Amino acid sequence: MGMTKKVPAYVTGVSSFCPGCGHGIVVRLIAEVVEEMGLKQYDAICALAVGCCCLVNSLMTIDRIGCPHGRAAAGASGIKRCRPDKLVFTYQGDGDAIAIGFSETVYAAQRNEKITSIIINNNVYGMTGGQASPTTLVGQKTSTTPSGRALETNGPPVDIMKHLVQFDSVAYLARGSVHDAKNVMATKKYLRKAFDIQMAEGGYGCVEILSPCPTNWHMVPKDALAWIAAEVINSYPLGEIKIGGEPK
Ligand SMILES: Cc1ncc(C[n+]2csc(CCOP(=O)(O)OP(=O)(O)O)c2C)c(N)n1
Ligand code: SF4
Ligand SMILES: [Mg+2]
Repeated sequence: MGMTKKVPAYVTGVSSFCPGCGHGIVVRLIAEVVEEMGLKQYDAICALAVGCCCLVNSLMTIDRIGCPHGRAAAGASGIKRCRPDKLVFTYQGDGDAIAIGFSETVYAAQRNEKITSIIINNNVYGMTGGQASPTTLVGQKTSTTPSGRALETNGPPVDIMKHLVQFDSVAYLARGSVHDAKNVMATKKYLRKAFDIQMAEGGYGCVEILSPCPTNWHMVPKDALAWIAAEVINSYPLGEIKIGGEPK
C-alpha cells in the first residue's frame, strides 16, 4: 500500500468533474500551494470563470467570485486593486481566457495588473459539448470541426504566451501540464512561483496548464493523457517562459 497524501484543507473532497478530467488535479495543486504559503482561505480570492471551471464551486473553499464568461481577468483586476493585500488569481478555461476573454487577458497583462491568470487549456469548449476553441490543434476533430481543424479555414492555434510575453512588465509566465506525475509537480512549482511573485508585489503572471478532457476528446482517460504527451505539447511547449519583469 502506498502512502496517501492528506487532502488539502481548502478542498471539500466533493468533485463533479468527469472521470479523468484534469481540472481536479489543478484545483488540488492550487489548494496545496495556498495552504503551504500559510494563507487562510479568505487571504486568497479566485475570480472563477464560466465553463467546467465553475464546478470548482463544489470542490474548493478558497474565497471565490463568479465572473461572466471571459471576464475573469477584469474581475480579478478590480478585486486586486481594492484588496492589494490578498492573493488574487483567475481560474479559467482556454475558451474563456483565449476566445471570449482574449482582450481581458491580454489587457490585464498590458496594464500589469498584479494578478495571476490560471488558464486550463483542454483545447476545446468542454462544458458546452466539445466545440473548437482557439487552442484546438490543427487536425483535431471537435463537434464544430468534424473533419479536423483546418489551417486554411480556422487559422493556426493561438499560443497565449506569445501574446503576453510582449509586455516588458509581465513578471511571470509558465506553461505546465497535468498529463504525468513529473509535470504535475512542475506545474505546482510554477503556481507557487507565480503566487510568490504576486505577493512580493511583482507584476502580472500567467500559468497555462495543459489538461485532458476525455469526455469531449472521446478518449478513455489513459489515452487522453498519452495524447497530450504525444501531440499537444508539440504545439504548446512546456516550461517557464519568463521570470521577472521590468518594474512599471
Ligand atoms: C456570454 C456567454 N457566451 C457563451 C456561454 C456558453 N458557454 C458556457 S461555458 C462555455 C465554454 C467554456 O469553455 P472553456 O473556457 O474552454 O472551459 P472548459 O469547459 O473547457 O473547461 C461557453 C461557450 C456563456 N455562458 N456566456
Ligand atoms: S467536460 Fe471535459 S473539462 Fe468538463 S468536467 Fe468533463 S472532462 Fe472535465
Ligand atoms: Mg476548455
